Amino acid sequence: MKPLQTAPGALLYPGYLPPERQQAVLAAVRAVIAEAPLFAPTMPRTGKPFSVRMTNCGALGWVSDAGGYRYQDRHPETGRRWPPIPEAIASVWRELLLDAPAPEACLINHYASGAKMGLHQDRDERALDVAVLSISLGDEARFRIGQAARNGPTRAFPLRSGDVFTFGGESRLAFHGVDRVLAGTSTLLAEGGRFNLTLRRVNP
Ligand code: MD3
Ligand code: FE
Repeated sequence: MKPLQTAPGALLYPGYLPPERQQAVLAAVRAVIAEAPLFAPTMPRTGKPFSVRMTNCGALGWVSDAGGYRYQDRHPETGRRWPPIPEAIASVWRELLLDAPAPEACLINHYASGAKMGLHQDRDERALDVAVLSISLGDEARFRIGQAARNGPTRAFPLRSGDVFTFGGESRLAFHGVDRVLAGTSTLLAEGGRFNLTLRRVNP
């Protein structure tokens, strides 16, 4: 499939996952959550909860609390290691990022109605030369991406169920966020809402 280049290094594969594959990825996400429940991260300085709930699979998971943002090998509430990245998810990385080392982390974000994510940069990884891969499931999101400088111009795109986006090169340090999720735009999740999976390499 030929992707759309939405910004330098940011490649969008609209509808990359057909419905059967979305179901398989969703089943894998539900199995991860059964082992590693969604948790509510908090902002390091203010202690304010994120509106998104999260969990992870893979050797490392991203967490945020009073101690800061970091990757760690254990769930912050259960104290157990994260489950491995299911094959239904890891296969997408291998198909699209042919020269990249294996992903170490898969962050699963859950957006219930009203959840959003402010503009931020992803720079807690040491492997900033490796792309980040995002998989969207469920309701459509209005995704916003800008530049590596916070005050640069931004553009918004829809991210729909089954869309896959890779952010490499110049886009790897671009500010980005989710303005809102459009309720009722997908039937994939019976309960409504949206999952976003981001696969990353953390260590060079
Ligand atoms: C651009 N997630 O988990 S996915 C995140 O929809 C995050 O849950 C959003 O931003 C979500 O950090 C956006 C698209 C995305 C993910 C990672 C990126 C865009 C990115 C990393 C670098 C540049
Ligand atoms: Fe991000």
